[in-house]
Amino acid sequence: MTTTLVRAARSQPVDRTPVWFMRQAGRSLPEYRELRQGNQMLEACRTPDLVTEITLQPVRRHNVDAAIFFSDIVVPLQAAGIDVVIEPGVGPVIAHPVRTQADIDSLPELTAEMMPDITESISRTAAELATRDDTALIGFAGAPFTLASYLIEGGPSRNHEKTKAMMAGAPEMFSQLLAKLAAMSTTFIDVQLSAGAQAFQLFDSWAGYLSPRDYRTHVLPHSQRVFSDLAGHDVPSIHFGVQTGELLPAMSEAGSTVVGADFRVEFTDASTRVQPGQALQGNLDPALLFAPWEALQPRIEQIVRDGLSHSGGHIFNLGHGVLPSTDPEVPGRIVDEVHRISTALLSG
Ligand code: 1CP
Repeated sequence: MTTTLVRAARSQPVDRTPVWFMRQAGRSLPEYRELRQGNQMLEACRTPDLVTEITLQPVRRHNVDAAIFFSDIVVPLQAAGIDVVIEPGVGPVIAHPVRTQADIDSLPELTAEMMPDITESISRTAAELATRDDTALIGFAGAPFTLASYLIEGGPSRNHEKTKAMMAGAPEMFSQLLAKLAAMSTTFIDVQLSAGAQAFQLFDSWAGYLSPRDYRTHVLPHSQRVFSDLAGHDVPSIHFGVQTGELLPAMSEAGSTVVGADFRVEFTDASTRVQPGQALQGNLDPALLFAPWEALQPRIEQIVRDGLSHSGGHIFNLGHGVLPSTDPEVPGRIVDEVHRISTALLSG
């Protein structure tokens, strides 16, 4: 039985709009904070007991239509042997940033054998979810450009200046780096799909820092490669980046089944910027979860209605991740509301 989320991704008929939230696992949940006490983020990501439990926490609490595999975009880098840590309050920090041709040449390759724990975590989570009615498991990886930014900058960056300097000044080197990272992302997702994930999302979180021309020249071919190399799995894919309103036409050409819209673009505009009939995901502003329900409800209803008017399927989501201080009761209320409104509209 295919799940509602998979059918919506494929723009097939559904009886409700499926919904999940980026960053639905994590710091907004007290049960997550409790489990994470005393362990490092990347250690937790490699421990199947913890990964399975953390992945399922938001499913139980919010009744979302999909679990997203609990991991991080730097896990494949670490699995390949790159020295990276996730510093609390900062994010990923790379011990030896990649700046020269020699740095690129010496990057290790990633193989499935380096990640038996990922296979185990996914299989166990998929088995648990199979006991529920209709909940998909979404795998993911970082897109080549976003991973390159962390590697080149050495950590989170406000302006991505070293990354852009390499892109413009040494485009051949930059392309070699992105090709290597595309291979790693593909391997990471391939392992997840082989173990039972039913869809995947490619996060190009920082692509929105690029102009459409630079994106098309230096980034799009590598993201395209990830989607085409995984096409044999025949599962739906989602392609998302932050602040990508201007980039949606280009990103929609990468070959994903679904395009994720950031909250800074009107859903109805996003609808005209993707390929005809291509499904959309999004795009409620995560900060609106702090607004009173009377103010939030009409925003939810508008996005559900816009989604049903779109020429392809719609997966309801936020336009970026759940903020850590979000009231953990609110996402579940949104799930119920999206289901209630969409069921009524679809049956009426
Ligand atoms: O200790 C903690 O709780 C650290 C916070 C945290 C969490 C919960 C980090 C550090 N990563 C994660 C999990 C995570 N990361 C998930 C799975 C959980 C879920 O979505 O429910 C996913 C999909 C990611 C992906 C990820 N990591 C992205 C892409 C999504 C996005 O937000 O755009 C990015 C950019 C990262 C890097 C990263 N990891 C962690 C932080 C704080 C950051 C961002 C740092 C920065 O600003 O550059």
